[in-house]
Order: sequence, then C-alpha cells, then structure tokens
Amino acid sequence: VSSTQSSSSNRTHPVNSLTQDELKKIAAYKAVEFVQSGMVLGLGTGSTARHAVDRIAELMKLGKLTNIVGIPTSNVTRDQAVSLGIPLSDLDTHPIIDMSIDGADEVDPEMNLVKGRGGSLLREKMVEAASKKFIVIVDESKLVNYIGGSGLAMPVEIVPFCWKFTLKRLEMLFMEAGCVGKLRMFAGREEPFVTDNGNYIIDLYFKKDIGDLKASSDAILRLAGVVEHGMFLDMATTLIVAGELGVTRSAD
Ligand code: ABF
Repeated sequence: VSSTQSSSSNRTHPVNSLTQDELKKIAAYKAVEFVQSGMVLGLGTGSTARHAVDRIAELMKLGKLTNIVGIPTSNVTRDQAVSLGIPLSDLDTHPIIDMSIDGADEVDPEMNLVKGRGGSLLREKMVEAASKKFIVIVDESKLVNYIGGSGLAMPVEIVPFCWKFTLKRLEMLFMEAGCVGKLRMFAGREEPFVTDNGNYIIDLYFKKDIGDLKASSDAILRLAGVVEHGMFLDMATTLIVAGELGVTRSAD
C-alpha cells in the first residue's frame, strides 16, 4: 500500500495465503459494510464488484438491508442484480446516488484510477460521477506508482466510425510516451469488441509515464470520435485494498 494510503488507513483482520478472488471478495464485503438501508446504490462491474452485488442481495434476503435501489453500470451487472432480486432504477430517475462500489484496474497513490479493461467504463463513469461516495475495491495487485504503471492497457471508448483514424490521433497525442493503440477484439473471435453502448474500445499502452493526468484527460476528450476514457481522476472517495497482510481502508 502506498505511503498516502497507509498514512490514512485503518488495518483490520489479517489475511494469509488467499487467492486473488478471495482477496477481491474480502474487499467487496468490507465495502458493503458501509451500505445502509434506503440507499440508492451504484452497482459496479467486474469480478470484484460482482462479490459486492452478491453480498448486498444476501443481506437483503436476510432482512438486514431494506429499500435498496441499484443503478447498474453494465448489462452484465443489470442481469446479475435482476437474477438476485435487487430492485433497479437508472440515472434519469435517480440523478443523485448515495454510494457506488466498484473495482478498478489500476489505483495510483492519489486514488486516481484506470478502469474499463472489463469494457464498461462509460456507464461506470456516469454512475460513479453522480455518486456522493464512491468506494473502490481492489486486491493489492491493482496498486501502481503511476497511471499506466502496470504496463497494461488504458482503455478509451470511441465511436466505430473511422476507428483507425481515431486510433492514430490517440497515438499521436502520446507520442512522447511511446504510445501504441490496439483495437480491442472479443476474446477468441476475429471481431471488434462492442461495448454496451455500441462503441469500440482502443487500448492504449505507454512505454513511459504520461505525466499530467488532467491535461492528458482533457486532450483525449477533445478528440472528435472519442466517447470517454478509462482514467477516473479525483473520483474515488474511499479505497479498500485486500492483500496478504490484511485489509486497508483509506480515510473518507
Ligand atoms: C470494472 O471492473 C472495470 O472498470 C475494471 O475494468 C474492472 C476491474 O476488474 P476486476 O474486478 O474483475 O479485476 O469495474
């Protein structure tokens, strides 16, 4: 855990030799402890957030949580929530969300995030930006020194129209960082991955730190053809990290 997080965190129960999925579940269950009856909840997407949605439904069945309304961040989460009997709504009806709980692909020491390797970044950003609290739940493998620091992709959702043109414009923006963009494909298929919103995703890979994140974000969003990117800057209000040595939670 970074110095920023550890200086303001509370360590709780010890954890030993657990699988990554078990760590994800511990982080998710910890976040759900902050859910209260009557809340409108942003329901995240991905293998970590999935555990949180399961736990919320479990507590609802036990009568420990009542009057919960969920706002799903993807079709997959919507289907999961429906199958578990969680009542759902949307941002049109609930423009202010009490709390969202979601995973992330990277978390830097300032709690800036990369999200969207699962493909749901646009709806996640809409829902989480409308949330009074946004709890990020990760296992410790997601902690990085800087955004892009895992060497894995930073996703950008773009319109399908002339996607090669947009890919080139994105690479040119980050030429100094040695940026290479790749069109995401459906796993094991020769077809472009299509998001819930009918768009494509370009995965950007950087050889170096891209530097000023806010300036990078603005530059990406200025490109016509870009819908949204996977950097979530200054959005997380709480970070819960499960690791081999225990669970840490940042101060709110
Ligand atoms: C989502 O879940 C995404 O934005 C992110 O890509 C992913 C994290 O995945 P996982 O929890 O499966 O590691 O919130």
